Amino acid sequence: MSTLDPLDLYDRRSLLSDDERLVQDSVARFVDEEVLPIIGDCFASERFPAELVPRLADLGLFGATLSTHGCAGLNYVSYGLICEELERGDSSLRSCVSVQSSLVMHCLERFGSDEQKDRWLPDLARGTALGCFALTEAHGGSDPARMTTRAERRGGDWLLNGEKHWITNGALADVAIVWGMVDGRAAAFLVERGAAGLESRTIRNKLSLRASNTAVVSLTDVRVPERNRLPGAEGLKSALTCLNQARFGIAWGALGAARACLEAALAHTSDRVMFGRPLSRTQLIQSRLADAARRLTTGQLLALRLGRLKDAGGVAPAQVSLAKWNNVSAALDIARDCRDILGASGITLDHAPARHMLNLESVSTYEGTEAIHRLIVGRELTGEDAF
Ligand code: TGC
Ligand code: FAD
Repeated sequence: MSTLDPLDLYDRRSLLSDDERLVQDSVARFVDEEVLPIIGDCFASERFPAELVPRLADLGLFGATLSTHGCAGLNYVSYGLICEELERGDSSLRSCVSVQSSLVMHCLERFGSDEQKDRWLPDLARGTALGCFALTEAHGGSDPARMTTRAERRGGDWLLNGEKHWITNGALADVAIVWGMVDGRAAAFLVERGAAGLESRTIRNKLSLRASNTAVVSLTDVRVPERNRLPGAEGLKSALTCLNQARFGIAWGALGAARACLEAALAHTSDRVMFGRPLSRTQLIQSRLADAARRLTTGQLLALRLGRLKDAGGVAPAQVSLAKWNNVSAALDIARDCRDILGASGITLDHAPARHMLNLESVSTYEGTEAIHRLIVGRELTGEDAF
C-alpha cells in the first residue's frame, strides 16, 4: 500500500522547516480541540466565537509576521500555514486573523506613526483590542477609487462623513482604519470605538461566513484628531498594499477549507456502501476524488512557492492575485464536489463541506473578486488596463 498522505500528495510538509512545522502543528491542534467542536453551532446561530480571541492571541497568531510590540516575528510561510489551519476550521476565524494581522496591524506598522503603533499594536497583538479595515462602499467594492467617504479639515481635526459596507469585525472593533478622500486622494484614519457620529450595524441573514461579524459602518461628522491620520498612507496604493498581505493569507487559507472537504469525502466514500461495494471502489467517485487531490496539490505547491518568494524579498501583486484566484476557485470546486459526494447528508452542518462551500462564496468575492484578479493578471501579461 502507498504511504503517501492523501491530503499532501507531494509531501509539501517535508519542504517546511522545523519551526514552520511546529507552527502548523500547534494551530492544527488548536483547531481540532477548540474550533471544530463549536464551529457548526456558531455558523448555525450566526455567532462569532469571541471566546477564541484570547486563545488566538496566546498562540501568537495576531500580527504574527511583525517583530515588534509583542508580535511573534514569524516568516510568511508560517503565516500562510496559520491561515490554512485556521480555515480548515472555518473561514470566519481566518478572516478575523487576516483582518487583524494583514489589514490592521500591517497597515499600522507600514503607514502609522510611532505613537499610533505604540498605542495600538500591543493591544491588537494581545487580542485585547480588535480592529477592522473599512474600504468598501455600497456602490461597488471592486473600484474603491470611486469611494465617496470624505475627510475635511476642521481646525486641527478632520471631519469624516461616509458609509462603509461589508466590514469584517465592523461591529466588534475597538479601532477602525477608515479610508476616505482628501482632495481627491485616499487617506486613512484611525477611528476609535465610541467616537461621536460613528455607528455600526451587523449585517444579518448572511448565508456565508455566518460565524464572522460583518457590518455597515457609518460616519456622520466624526471628528478625528490629526494624530489619528496615518501619516504614511498616501493614495489608494497604500490601501492596495495592505490588500496584498491579506490576499496572500487567503491563497493559503482556502486550501485549509479544501483539505477539510476532501478529508470528509474520503472518509464518507470508504464507509458508504452502494450497489454492494464502497463508493470508493467506483471509477466515477475515484475520478472526482483524484480531481480534488490534483487541485489541492497544485494549490499547495503554488502557495508554498509564493510564500518562499515573499520571504525572499517580495512578490509582485499579480503573483498574489493569480494564487488567490487559483486557490479559492480550486477550493470552491472541491467543496461543491465533496458536498455532492456526501449525498443528502452533505447538506447538513453535521459535515464540513456545505459550510465551507458557503463560506468560500464570500472568500471568492472579498479581497478582489475572481474577475478582478483575472484582470490584474491580464494587465500584467499585456500591459493593458481593462478593468
Ligand atoms: P491602479 O491605477 O491600478 O492603482 C493605483 C495605484 O496603486 C498601485 N497598485 C498597487 N500597489 C500595491 N499593491 C497592489 N495590489 C496594487 N495595485 C495597484 C498602482 O501601481 C498605482 O500606483 P501609483 O503610484 O501609480 O498611484 O488602481 P485602480 O483604481 O485602477 O484599481 C485597480 C484594481 C481594480 C486592481 C483595484 O482597485 C482592486 O484591487 N480592486 C479590488 C478591491 C478589493 O480587493 N477590495 C478589498 C476590500 S478589503 C476586503 O475585502 C477584506 S475581506 C477581509 C476578510 O474577512 O478576510
Ligand atoms: P461589485 O464590485 O459590485 O462586483 C459585482 C460583480 O461584477 C462581481 O462578479 C465582479 O467580479 C464583477 N465586476 C466588477 N468589475 C468588473 C469588470 N471591470 N469587469 C468584469 N466584471 C466586473 N471590504 C472591506 O473594505 N473590508 C472588509 O473587512 C470586508 N469584509 C468583507 C466580508 C464579507 C463577508 C464580504 C462578502 C465582503 C467584504 N468586504 C470587505 C467587501 C469586499 O471586498 C467586496 O464585496 C468586493 O471587493 C466586491 O465588491 P462588491 O461586493 O461591491 O461587488
